[in-house]
Amino acid sequence: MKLLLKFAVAGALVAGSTVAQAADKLTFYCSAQEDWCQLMTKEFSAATGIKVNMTRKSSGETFAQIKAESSNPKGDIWWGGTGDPHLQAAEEGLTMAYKSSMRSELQDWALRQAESANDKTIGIYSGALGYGYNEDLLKKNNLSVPACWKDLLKPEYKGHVQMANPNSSGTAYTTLATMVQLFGEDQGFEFMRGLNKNINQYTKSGSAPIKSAAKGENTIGIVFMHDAVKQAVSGFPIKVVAPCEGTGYEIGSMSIIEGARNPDSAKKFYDWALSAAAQSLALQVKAYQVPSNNGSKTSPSAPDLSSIKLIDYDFKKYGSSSERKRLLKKWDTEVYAQ
Ligand code: S7P
Repeated sequence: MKLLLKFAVAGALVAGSTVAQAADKLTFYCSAQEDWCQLMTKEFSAATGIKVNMTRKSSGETFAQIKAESSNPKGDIWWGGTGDPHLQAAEEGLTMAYKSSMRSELQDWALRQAESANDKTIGIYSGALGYGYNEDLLKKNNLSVPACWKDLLKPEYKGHVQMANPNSSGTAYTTLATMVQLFGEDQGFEFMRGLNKNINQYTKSGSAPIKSAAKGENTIGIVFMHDAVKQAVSGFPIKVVAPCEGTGYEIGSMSIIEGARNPDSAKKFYDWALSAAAQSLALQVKAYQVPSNNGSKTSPSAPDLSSIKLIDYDFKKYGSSSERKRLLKKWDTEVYAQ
């Protein structure tokens, strides 16, 4: 009897310590820039004492990982990255619904993102697509200054343009979906095929093309405008272009992974990441997206979305599983394979 009791007490202690440990950990999948991911990890740990294990991957890559792990989920929270793959994850049941008490502090577009996914994702920032170029390289190569999307098709830019692969990168998928919405599907793919002739490399990460332009290894990078601004304010000879025809934009998002091993930690991160204080951290790493919390600090260097000609991006359609799969397959066969 005494022995049984001893085992029962030991069992309760083990069970208790397992619960305590689980509540103190978080496996964090991050799809923003590495420096921002590191900062969020450090500050959340400092604020809560929760031990965070962070992995940074591009948006499309993280989506693929969460899908591959769905029978045995390893991640708890997915923060950052373009909204389209977050919406696809919601539709495919890979993320779980959560209504944060922080919602009253958020911009309407952040809440609309949540509504369209039955609360399985939420908007954390927004930013417009565009491109940036290295002014010195442009001059050195006697190239004209581009101002529109269609300028990028000029033969003079052959080998001078870089973008990411839309399968791995949310930025590049936003580019593809933007061209389809801006020019219509046939003309949009015609544009992508024309652009393909001038592309020197399809990178894995969306911001890589402007980082290589900043280093003088590439001339023009198709990226989110805030990623180009970051290089410009860091002292590199980068000029930022809001294309004349108009452009698409992202609603960077956050989702809790279905079957998360540490759901309480994930909810704590979620609430914290929606706070003005957490979102204001972005400025420390020159992340100039528009934050979703109305009280967050912003920078005068940030692109002013109200002055940019934005298309009415159809997030529901282009974030749907069938449309994203269809467009990526079509890009693989009709553009990349060429
Ligand atoms: O943090 C900058 C940013 O451009 O990175 C995210 C991006 O999707 C991650 O890179 P990939 O294009 O490689 O997926 C954007 O959400 C964000 O604005």
